[in-house]
Amino acid sequence: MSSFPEIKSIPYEGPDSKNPLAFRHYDASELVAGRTMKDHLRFSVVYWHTFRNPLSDPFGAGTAMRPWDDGSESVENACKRARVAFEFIEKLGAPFYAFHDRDVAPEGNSLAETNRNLDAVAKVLKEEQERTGIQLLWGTANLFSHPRYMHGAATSCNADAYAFAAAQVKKALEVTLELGGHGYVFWGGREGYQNLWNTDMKRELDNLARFLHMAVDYARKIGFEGQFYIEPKPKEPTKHQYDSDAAACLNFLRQYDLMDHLKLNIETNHVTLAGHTMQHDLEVAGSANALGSIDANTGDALLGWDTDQFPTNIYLASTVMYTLLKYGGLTTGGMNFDAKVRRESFEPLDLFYAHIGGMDTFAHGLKIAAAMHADGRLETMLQERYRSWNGGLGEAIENNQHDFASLEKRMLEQGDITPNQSGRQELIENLINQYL
Ligand code: XLS
Ligand code: NI
Ligand code: NI
Repeated sequence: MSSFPEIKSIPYEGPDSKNPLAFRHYDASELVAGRTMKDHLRFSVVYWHTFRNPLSDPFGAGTAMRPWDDGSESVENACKRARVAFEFIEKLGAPFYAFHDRDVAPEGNSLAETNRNLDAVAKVLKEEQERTGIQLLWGTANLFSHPRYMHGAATSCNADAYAFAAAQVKKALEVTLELGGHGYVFWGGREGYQNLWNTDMKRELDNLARFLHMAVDYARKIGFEGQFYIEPKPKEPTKHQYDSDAAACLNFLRQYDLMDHLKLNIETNHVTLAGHTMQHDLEVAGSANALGSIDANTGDALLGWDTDQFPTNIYLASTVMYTLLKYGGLTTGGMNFDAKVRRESFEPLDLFYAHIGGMDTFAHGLKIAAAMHADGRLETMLQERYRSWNGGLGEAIENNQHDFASLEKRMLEQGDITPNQSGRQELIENLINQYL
C-alpha cells in the first residue's frame, strides 16, 4: 500500500514549469561541466529528520502527521517505516540516504537486544536498497540521545559509557558495511563540555582520538573501505563542542595522526553558528584536501541555534557549488539534506516540497557555478590580484631564495613599495550578480 498515493514520481519539467511537484532545475541526467547532475550533486535524504522528527520544540509537543507510523517503538513499526522511507526517496529521485543506528531501529533492553533490532531493520533496508537502487551515503551512530551519554561518549568521564559507545560504533560499522555504505560520519554529539572546572580537556581529547583510531582500525579489519568524516559544530548540545569548526577539526586530526583517515562533513548551519561563512569552512577544508561531504541546510540569521532549515538561497548554493567545483567536486561524499520541515509544515506532502526546493536550489546553483568557472572572469581577477608573486621578487620568495636580510637590503635600496592596486570587491560582487 502506498503512503503517498497522490504522488507518482517527481519529474523534471524545466524552469518554466508551474507544477510545485516538479523540478525546474534538477534534471538527473543533464550534463554540466562533463558530469551528470546526479553525479555532481549526490543528493541524500536523512532518516532522522525526514522520518523520525516529531517536529516538537522546547515549548510544545510534536506536530508531525505521519499516518504510516503507529508511534510505537516496535521493530514492526520500524520495518514498516523503512518501507515508507524508501517509497518517499524513490518517488523523490534522490540516489542516497543516511541514518543513525537509533533512527532506524529501536533501543532494546540490552545491547544484545538492541543489536538484534538493528539487524532486523537492516535486513529491510537492504531489501529496499536492492529493490530501488538507492544507496547508503553514510552510516553513523547516535551517541548523544540516550541518558547514558549525558557526559559524552568518546569523551565521557565514565569509562563504561566509552566502552558502550565503542560497542555501538562497532555494530554501526558492521551494518554500514553490510549495506554498502559509501562512508561513515562522526558528529561529536556530546563530545564537548558545559563547564571547564569539572572537565579534563586533554584527557577527553586523547580518549576521543583513541576512539577514532580504534574505529578506523576495526573498519579496515572487517573490510570497510568507505570514507570516514568528522562533522564540525561549535555548540549545541554542549556549550563548547570539541569539533568546533573546520580549522579546529583539522588541528585535531593532525595532532592525533588521523589526517589519512578522516575528511570533513561540513554543515552550513554549523558553520554559521561558528561565526563563519560556508565558503570559509569549505575553503579551509578544501585547501587541506579534506573536503569530503556536505550537510546541506541553512540557519536563520536572526536565530542563534541549529534550525536545520532546507536550503533555498540560490546565492549561497552557487557559492557552495563554485567552491566544490574548484576542489574537484564530490567524490565519496554527497549533498545530504540534514534539514527538517518547520513545525507548522506537518503534512507528509511538505516533505516533498522541502526536498524538491533543496534539490532545485542546488541544481540551479550548480549551473550558475559551472557558468562562473567556464567564463573564468572571477578566476582571472583572482589571479591578477596575486601577479606580483608570478615572477621577480614574489617568485624568488616563494622559491625560498630570500631571507630577512636580503629582503631588508632590497627595500633599503628601493625606499618604498610599488603602489598597491584596488581589490575591486564591489566590481567582483557586481560580476557575481550577473550570473544569477
Ligand atoms: C547535528 C548534526 C547531526 C549529524 C549526524 O547537529 O548535524 O545531525 O549530521 O549525527
Ligand atoms: Ni546539525
Ligand atoms: Ni549534520
